[in-house]
Amino acid sequence: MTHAISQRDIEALWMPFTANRDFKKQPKTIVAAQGHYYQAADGRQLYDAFSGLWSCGLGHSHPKIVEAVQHQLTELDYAMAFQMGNDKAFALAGKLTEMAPAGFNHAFFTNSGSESVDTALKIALGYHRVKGEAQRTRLIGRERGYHGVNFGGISVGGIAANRQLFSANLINGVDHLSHTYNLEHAAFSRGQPEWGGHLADDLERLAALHGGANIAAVIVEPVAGSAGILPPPVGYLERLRELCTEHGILLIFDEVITAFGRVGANFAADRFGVMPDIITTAKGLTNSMIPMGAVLVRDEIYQTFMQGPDQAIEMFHGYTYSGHPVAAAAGLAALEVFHEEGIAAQAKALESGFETALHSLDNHPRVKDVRTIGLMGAVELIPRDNALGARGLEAHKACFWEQDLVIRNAMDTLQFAPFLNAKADDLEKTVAAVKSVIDRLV
Ligand code: PXG
Ligand code: PLP
Repeated sequence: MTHAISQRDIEALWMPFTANRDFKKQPKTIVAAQGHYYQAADGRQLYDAFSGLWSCGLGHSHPKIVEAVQHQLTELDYAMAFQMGNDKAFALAGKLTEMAPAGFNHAFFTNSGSESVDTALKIALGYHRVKGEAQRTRLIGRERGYHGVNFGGISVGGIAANRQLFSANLINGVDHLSHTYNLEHAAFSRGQPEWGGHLADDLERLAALHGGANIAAVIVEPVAGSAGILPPPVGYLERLRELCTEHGILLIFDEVITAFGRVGANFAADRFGVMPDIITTAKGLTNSMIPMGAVLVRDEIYQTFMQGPDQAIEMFHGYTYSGHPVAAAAGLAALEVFHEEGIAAQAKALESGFETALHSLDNHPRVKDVRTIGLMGAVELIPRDNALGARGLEAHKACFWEQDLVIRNAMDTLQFAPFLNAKADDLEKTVAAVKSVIDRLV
């Protein structure tokens, strides 16, 4: 059932991370989706080269997830999340921890990546307190990091535009590692750049400045996503792990984008062979059919909280919708499809063709850099003089209106997140369409 949309309706919606006034001059409205295609309000089918928002890697409206959700709605709509549980939440916690790296045997459910991040930061701070190291209060993020939009997430986050309006009220005691991007040494990188592993030593600087024993946690995306796809330099994550262990600091991997196949493995931790202490997830957990996130923790962290009298709540934290049965049913079905269809292996098999296709734009006169890893890709355009971001937005719009193609732009960086079960052909067609658009950009 499609609703008739008036201009007043469009004005009524304050759109997230969108240039509202520009958008509302020529609204892009999606009314349906199936498999790898969206349907726009004007009836056109558009190929989705961003998998929702990095997040529907199995394809839209996957029939098995749809069926699980429909069935769940008739069985149990909702049950109080505190002091009671529901069967689907328990089952999903079981499945999720089974596929997680060894030792991650406990999951806390949230409704989004932003909530997963704030939950993880609270777990890290609480862990040190209950362990008797109450002085470990400092949190370390990284420049160009994206950790959602809640107060904790923007405080450890390193994207300036997301922080500036709120700068006076960010949480206390946060520092940032320097980012790992370097155009001079690592332009047009395929996979992990060789240069830059030493940048992890920036944590030594902060440990020396504050005392390593005062730092609670370091949070990083294993591959920075929103900031334009910045793969970790060779040796970087290993060194960060080493330094965290040396100083007793918890390492948090924010895997909201990278988990569930995006880098050709269950988790980026598996792909890179570096194990954090806490992992945050969302997006792909339910293939985005119903909002849900999860924080995975190592046994020792969970067990540390399990002290004091039995009747005492160990952590005063939780959401009305933590472990919502319909979301959990979607999660169970999504993970089943993920395993049954060998999605991580499919993604891995697509990686080199995707890399070759995107890097065919390396020498384009409008292109400043191209970066790929797993099924994550960025094409950074040279900005037009005095109009930062204009070329990127124009390319996104031309793809939508003229090429029947959905890509995302973050300022002048075009971003690609192909379906984990994409057809190799479609990836080549995507890049050809993008090339024809950027050929004509002024
Ligand atoms: N952490 C990471 C690493 C993310 O990528 C979040 C946290 C927040 O998740 P929620 O569900 O609260 O949005 C994200 C989300 C982009 C883009 O353009 C990426 C995200 C959100 C908005 C835009 O790359 N990722
Ligand atoms: N605000 C009020 C007044 C509430 O009662 C609640 C939850 O009970 C919340 C906020 C938090 O909502 P949620 O649990 O959905 O995050």
